[in-house]
Amino acid sequence: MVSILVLHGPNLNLLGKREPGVYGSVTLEEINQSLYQEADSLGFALVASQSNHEGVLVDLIQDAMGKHSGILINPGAYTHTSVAIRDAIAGVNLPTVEVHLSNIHKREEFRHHSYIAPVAIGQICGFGADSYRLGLQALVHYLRQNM
Ligand code: CA2
Repeated sequence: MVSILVLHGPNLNLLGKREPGVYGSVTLEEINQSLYQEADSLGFALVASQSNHEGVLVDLIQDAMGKHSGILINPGAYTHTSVAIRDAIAGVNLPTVEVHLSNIHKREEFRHHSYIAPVAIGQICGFGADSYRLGLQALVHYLRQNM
């Protein structure tokens, strides 16, 4: 079965547990559950991981080669800082969709720039937990047309 890797970056393990005003009350476990269900109904396998560490995320992206056909990633704050994660995505050459819970473009200036966007097939942001589901659907649609 075709498999998709879902990666959550730093602090997203706190979702639903801290600052519900900014990022909502849904937990990361609940987001993953709904992604597993959605992937299953679309006929795709899915593996989800979260890390607070840039190098671990780089390792997970490199390890995706030969195991997964696409990546759905919320790089968290590394979106705005990480050339290493961008280079890893470019290096593995797997179709990648960038997602964010919040609309990063209407927040602080420093969140407007993404190092990841130029190496992603697209970006979905601003729809809360739904950004992930929409991102997964977009990635599946892309894979069906391009595999
Ligand atoms: O909107 C998003 O999904 C972000 O990737 C979230 C990141 C932020 O740095 C990006 O600019 C946009 C932050 C995730 C922090 O998540 C927390 C959740 C609960 C409590 C504290 C942080």
